[in-house]
Amino acid sequence: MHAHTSGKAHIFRSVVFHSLLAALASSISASDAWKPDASGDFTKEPGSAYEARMGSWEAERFGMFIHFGLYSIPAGAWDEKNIGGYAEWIQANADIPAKDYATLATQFNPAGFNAEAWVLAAKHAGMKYLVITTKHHDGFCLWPTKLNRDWNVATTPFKRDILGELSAACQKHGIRFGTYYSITDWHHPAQFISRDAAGHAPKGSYFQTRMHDGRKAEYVAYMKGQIAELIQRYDTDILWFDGDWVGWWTTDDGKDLYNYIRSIKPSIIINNRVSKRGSFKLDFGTPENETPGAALNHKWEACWTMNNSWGFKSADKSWKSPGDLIQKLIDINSKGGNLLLNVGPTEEGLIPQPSLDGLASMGEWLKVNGPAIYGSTHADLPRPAWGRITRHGAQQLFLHVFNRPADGVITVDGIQSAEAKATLLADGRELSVEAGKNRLQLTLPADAVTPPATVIALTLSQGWQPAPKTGGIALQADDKFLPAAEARISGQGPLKLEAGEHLGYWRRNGQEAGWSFELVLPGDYEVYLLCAAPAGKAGGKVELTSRHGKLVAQIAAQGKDWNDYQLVRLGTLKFPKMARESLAVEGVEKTSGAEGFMNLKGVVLRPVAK
Ligand code: FHN
Repeated sequence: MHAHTSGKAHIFRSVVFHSLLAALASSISASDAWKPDASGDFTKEPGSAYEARMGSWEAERFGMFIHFGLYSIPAGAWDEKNIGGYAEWIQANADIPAKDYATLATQFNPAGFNAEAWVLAAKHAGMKYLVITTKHHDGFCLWPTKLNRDWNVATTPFKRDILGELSAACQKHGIRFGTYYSITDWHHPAQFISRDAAGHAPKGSYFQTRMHDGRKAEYVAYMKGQIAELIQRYDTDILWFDGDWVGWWTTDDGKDLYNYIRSIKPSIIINNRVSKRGSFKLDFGTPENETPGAALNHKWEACWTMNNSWGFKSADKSWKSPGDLIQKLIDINSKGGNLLLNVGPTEEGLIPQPSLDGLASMGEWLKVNGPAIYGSTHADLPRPAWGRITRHGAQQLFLHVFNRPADGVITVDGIQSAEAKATLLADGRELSVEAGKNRLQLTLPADAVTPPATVIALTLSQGWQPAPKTGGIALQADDKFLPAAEARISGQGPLKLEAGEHLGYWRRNGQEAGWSFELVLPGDYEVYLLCAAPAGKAGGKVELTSRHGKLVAQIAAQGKDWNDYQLVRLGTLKFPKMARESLAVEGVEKTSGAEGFMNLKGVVLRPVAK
């Protein structure tokens, strides 16, 4: 019988324990960090060393992304016209001649820049780290680099070392300092933008910069020199690469750069865009303005804008609400990810007020509910219809209720626990818990609801069994899995999500399930349905449609019952580029006499081996 402690104290003790674990992990000095053998290959780091090195970053769960640079001056408009797309892409989207874009460097003077104000905005929002664009695709450097004499902050009216002031403020306020660095560089002379006979840049030529023959080594040396400055001068803890998509940058180039960086600072954290984001997963994956539909089998951080532009865009007023932002943080953490939330300071160096307002609301919510976020991770339970679940360790769950069911009954499937204690984080009120077969239930009083997420700490006397994510079918590391829980159901009929992990009652022709997702790795994909269709009970003609083609299949007897899942191959689709994609599966014509088409756990997109 465990000693009875008050609800809050019990939770506090558990969260403190895990926070201490994370702090211990972060106390691993560079000298303790794992070092490779003579091969110098840091990607061979053993899992235990990797976990120890990544632990504190993972426990921090929430960071600030800052997009600031010359592009903050035009703020998405050029020659008095609003330019479509991201503000930091204005040079490309308006195809601004380099000499005209360079005039921005003579105007750059963010008189309102106050590093401490940025850092405190992050800290008061509950953010534990920040990542700033030290050099975006335009190649302009926010620090007095020695690697170029004419394209950095020292050559502007502002002159001050923005990175130096920001890293010092981070140090002072206990915020982890991180740095973004773009591999593609529209300014460096080794690279060029393809142009037509008239000198115009055809669509995509800024996206796919070209490397002059024989000058790649020169540019890689330039990058390595600048990265050494970011590490040795500013002690950056995170190197957040971008622009990895260019054709002249290879997986091996990325691995070489990864090893170079870790050889300088063994404890540093490097994102997967150091190489090719679709195939390289160290140290963490980086979905962008998209949250994976389920937990991933590698560490990851989703980066999101607060409106629709990374750099400040004066015309973009489409700010996400504080409630959306808080639920996004919870959703991401519940799938084992970190959230890197972006601010785009103005040309004066000020974070826009709507961003400050959203951050302040998140900070207020986290003051009360932080124990359910920091150190949290995926609970490996069916995702409930009422919200999300995070966990600390084996027996501390947090229920984040977005939508209180009409009857107030909160059901947690997949739990077998003789004893459980439920406590509202907001006021410590205890709620009674009933244990059912493989589930727990409690009633949330209407007056206890605190939008946008009411958090209940659920402490179990014993562990629980993981939910059948893919029905025992092992997926491959690079499979793109579109889970049932993320499907949008349409059409008239009883089709619905069951137990948070499969679509059932697929009984009527014409109903469909659709997914929207970020396709990171362009190429050919085998397309499969992960479905159960017992002989004599299920089957029918289904169609999978995407903008890249339609696949038709006749689902026949698959497996012995409604829980016997198989991968059914529909065919192949080609996804030409990294983009947001969508696809839908429609039950076109059910087999005569069948109860339903199938039970569907999800769609699997498997890259065709090259
Ligand atoms: O092209 C950039 C974009 O400007 C922005 O920096 C985002 C944020 O990570 N990354 C690239 C788009 O994937």
